[in-house]
Amino acid sequence: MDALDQLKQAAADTAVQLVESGMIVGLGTGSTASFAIEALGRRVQDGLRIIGIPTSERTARQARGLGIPISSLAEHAELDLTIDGADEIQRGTLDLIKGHGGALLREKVVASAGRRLIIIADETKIVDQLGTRFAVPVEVVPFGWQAAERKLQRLGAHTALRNGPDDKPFVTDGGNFIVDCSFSPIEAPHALDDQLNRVVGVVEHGLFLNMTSQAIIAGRDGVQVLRPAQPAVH
Ligand code: A5P
Repeated sequence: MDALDQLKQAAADTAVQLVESGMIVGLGTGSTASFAIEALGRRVQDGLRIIGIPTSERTARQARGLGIPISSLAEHAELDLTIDGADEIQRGTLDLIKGHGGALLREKVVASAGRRLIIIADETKIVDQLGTRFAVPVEVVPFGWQAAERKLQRLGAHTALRNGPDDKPFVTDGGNFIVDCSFSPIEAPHALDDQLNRVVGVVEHGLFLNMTSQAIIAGRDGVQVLRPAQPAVH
C-alpha cells in the first residue's frame, strides 16, 4: 500500500471507531470511503449491528460483499451519521468539493438525511480556498445539457462534460451527466451555491456547504479531528 493509501486508511479507521451498534450509517463513495467500508465490514464480522445506506451502486456492491446489511432512505429516512471522502476541504469552514467519483447527488442526499457528516481524508485535501485544485462537478439532466452548460459558463465557469472510460459521456447512478466547472478559485461559495441551484437542468452540484460535522484528516504527523468554525446544519 502506498503512503497516501496508508493515510486514507488511518483516517477511515479513526472514523469507523465512532460507529456504534444500532446505528444507521451512510456509506460514502471513493477510495477513502472504501477503506472505511472495509473497516466497517471487519467490525460487522466481529458482531457490530448496523444498517448501511450506500451512496452509490459501487459502494452497495462493496458493502454487500463484506456482509454489511444495507437498506435505503425509503426504510430509514434519518441516519445517525455518514462517513465519506472529499476532493477539497476548506480550512476553517470545512466546506467541501465532492463528486470527483461521480456520486455527488446520492452523497448529498444521504449526508443531508444524517445527523452527522464525518469527512475522512489525507492532508492533501485541505485547501485555503475551494476550487483551487478541483473543478466543481455539476450533475445535469442529459436533455438539453448544452443549454445548462452555456448558463454555467455565464456564471464564470470553464466547463468540460465528463467522459467515461469509453470516451462517451459519463452517466451517474441517477442517469445524468456531469459538467465539471472550474472557477479557480471560488471567491464566494455560498453565492455560487445559490446560482448553481437556480440553473434549470442542474440536478445537484458538488459544493457541500455547512454540512461537515467533523473532518478526520490523516497526515505524516498523525490523525487530527477538525470541527467547523460554524456548526453544521442538517
Ligand atoms: C465521490 O463522488 C466523491 O465525492 C469522493 O468522495 C471524493 O471524490 C473523494 O474521493 P477519494 O477518496 O477517492 O479521493
